[in-house]
Amino acid sequence: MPNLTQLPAWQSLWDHFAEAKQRHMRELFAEDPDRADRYSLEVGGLFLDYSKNRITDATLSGLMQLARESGLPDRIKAMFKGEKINSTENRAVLHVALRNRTNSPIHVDGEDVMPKVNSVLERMGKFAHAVRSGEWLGYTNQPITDIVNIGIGGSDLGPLMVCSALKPFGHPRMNMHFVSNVDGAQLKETLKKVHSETTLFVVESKTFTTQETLTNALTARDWFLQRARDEKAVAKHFVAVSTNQKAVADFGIDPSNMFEFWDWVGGRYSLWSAIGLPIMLYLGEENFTELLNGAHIMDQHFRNAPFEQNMPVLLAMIGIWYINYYGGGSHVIAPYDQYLHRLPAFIQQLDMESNGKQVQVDGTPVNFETAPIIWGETGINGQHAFFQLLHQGTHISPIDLIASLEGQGSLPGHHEILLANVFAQAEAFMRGKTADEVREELTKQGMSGEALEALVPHKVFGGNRPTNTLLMHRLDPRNLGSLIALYEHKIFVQGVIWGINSFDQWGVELGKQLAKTIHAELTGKLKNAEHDSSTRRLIQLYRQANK
Ligand code: G6Q
Repeated sequence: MPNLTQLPAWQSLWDHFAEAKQRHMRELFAEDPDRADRYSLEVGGLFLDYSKNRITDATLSGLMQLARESGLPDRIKAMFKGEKINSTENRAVLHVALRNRTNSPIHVDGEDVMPKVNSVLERMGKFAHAVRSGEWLGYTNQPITDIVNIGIGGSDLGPLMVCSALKPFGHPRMNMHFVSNVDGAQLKETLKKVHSETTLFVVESKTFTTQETLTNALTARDWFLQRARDEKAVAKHFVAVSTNQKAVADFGIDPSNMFEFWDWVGGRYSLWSAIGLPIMLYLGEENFTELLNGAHIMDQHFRNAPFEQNMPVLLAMIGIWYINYYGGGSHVIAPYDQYLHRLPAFIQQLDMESNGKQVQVDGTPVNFETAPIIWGETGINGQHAFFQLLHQGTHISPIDLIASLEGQGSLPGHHEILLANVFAQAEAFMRGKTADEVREELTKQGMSGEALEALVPHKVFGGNRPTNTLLMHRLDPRNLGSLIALYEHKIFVQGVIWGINSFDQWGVELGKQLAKTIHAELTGKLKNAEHDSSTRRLIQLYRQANK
């Protein structure tokens, strides 16, 4: 495996950086009237303007060289071919197979996975049709009106984000609810809103061993049985999505009500699999297929486009430029679209769980930064809150501004205001405001002398702050599919550059183990396990409060 810091391109980029970091984007725009045309591209229904980055042609060619020297072309091939690139779990990484719309064979352990993928999709389609059409009836012969998804992490965030994003495409009879927190408050409040006769619970867990999900599912089942008073009714109201058939059966859900997926689908990459069942129930089979089609467009583009015109590669390598050269340890996701309000949380998991790693694939510690801290909020709300730091704080934090051009269904006059803000923010981050411009502005307002000069430094904006503007023609299933796949591949590329395994998550597994002993202590099943004094004291406090 190549050692990143020893690669020739890594070194030459450092030489280039010494000069490049002095440049202001204002100058770069002034020097090149075609900059916006040259530094933008369109894939399917997505348009990316990456011109407002601190890059030049030399930066880009250095970064692309780094991608090649890091072995990216081979790694892309390996993923699409189904090689076991998740080495610590000895698994292939094949979310791309789930949306492989050409059906070309993809082999894992000598078996083409496409027939299984298609057969689960078909079962999901039939089931979704039955529920949506009202053919599937609850135990009192009423159609389903409410879907409660029970899952956490990868078995929650993807379906939740997509169902929120595509609400205008949702079935008018169907209300979607997502329960992930083991804090009983979430399930309790959800159950207040639904009726046992018309609710379908979808229990989603890849492993079917996750404590939060199983606890919520058991409580939901008890609640249901208290009302239905018939074990047989459970089959009409509980379905499971998992890779673990035995655990599903042990839990009491009939395996004929289980939708399968496979260990080569990572949790945070699983919305395209049966984990997408709530999405299909809400949006219908056709729209779910469109979501897959959109992702497939991005997959094909990622696999085939030259790096210089490859959207995921460009976003990833520009990200590397800031993370590893500028030392910008955070990255903001700012959707200017209320329907995309869960996108920052979704990308946060996707990126931070994939690339929040400190050793390379061969186990050697990295000697450079890896995943940035991903955070964000709807852009327009962010503007009235944390954007202050982004404009005038001391951190460099690149921002992805995401919006759709068509304001379908927006109230008259609203979409223009929204988009005006996107474009204005991108411009302001790039240009900033010089002291002379501030002086001129204040003079026009009638200020002068000492009072004016005292205010100038506070009103100066350095600018030169990077943004990517990502525009969808419209927010629809196809374009959303492309957008999600874009981020998946961007994250994959960065993982390859850093030489890490983007597809395991030992930090998450740790969380799953840690609470077990303490839970036994809190419930009185175990006494005096060994702990530090702080943990012992916290356990005592709980015991006193809950005698
Ligand atoms: C995702 C992570 C994690 C996982 C949850 C739920 O990539 O591994 O977020 O999805 O911990 O796990 P289960 O689906 O097994 O319940």
